[in-house]
Amino acid sequence: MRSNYTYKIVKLGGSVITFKDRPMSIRYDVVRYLASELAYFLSGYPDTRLVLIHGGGSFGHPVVHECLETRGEIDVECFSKTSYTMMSLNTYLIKELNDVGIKSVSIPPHTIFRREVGRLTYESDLIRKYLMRGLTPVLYGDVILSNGSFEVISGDTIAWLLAKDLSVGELIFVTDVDGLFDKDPKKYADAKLIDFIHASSLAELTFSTNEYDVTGSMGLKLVEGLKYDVRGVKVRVVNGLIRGNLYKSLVGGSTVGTVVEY
Ligand code: IP8
Repeated sequence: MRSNYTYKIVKLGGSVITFKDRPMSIRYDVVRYLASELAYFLSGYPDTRLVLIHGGGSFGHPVVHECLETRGEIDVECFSKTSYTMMSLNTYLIKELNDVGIKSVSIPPHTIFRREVGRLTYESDLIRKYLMRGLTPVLYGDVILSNGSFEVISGDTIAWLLAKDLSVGELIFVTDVDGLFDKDPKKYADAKLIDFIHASSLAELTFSTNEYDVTGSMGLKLVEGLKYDVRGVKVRVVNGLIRGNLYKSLVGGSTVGTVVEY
């Protein structure tokens, strides 16, 4: 995207903004301080524009899980229920963002994303236009139309697609872990947090051992960026359950979490 602004994407993981083990429960205190950190950052860096994306946590995931278990697919009723559930989490976040002065706008992914003949497409222009007008677009993991049926689109997938298409400089994954480790810190006392790694080395790490991954998904989450051929983007993985980390990673100076260069 050509302009004088710097663009960053922040993906707020579902495990950070909700309690994953309690259905439809929001971590109100965490959402509040994350919103304040975003607002504080934007007030100090007026030339930076943000796109926010959030995950499903204990809202979208249990609903989809139940649908798949009982019906084996996402049918019309499941679609409606899931989109409603995700929208209610999103509405709460938008309220919190607006309360701290972030001029946010919700862009429900089911309104702009679809899969047609196997190809995932979306109206990136709409997101660009809101950004140009000074709004902070907020998207989230959702359900979308997919050929003859429906499918789930993860907030991570949206984050990678936008990072590539909007030519953003940075993508920050706000998670509930400290970053990427060289081996599983739950098993190995000498496991070290990786400060910096080039994306081209991720595959080696993933395929040489599966034990570097704290949650079982962090490595895969980062490898997904290679699938979307994301280049020239600095990706940060940061623990959002520690107050101040999001702000530090937005400012960029300090070594909080893991940086992956794509
Ligand atoms: O938590 C999943 O989004 P994610 C969204 O970003 C739904 O993977 C609907 C389960």
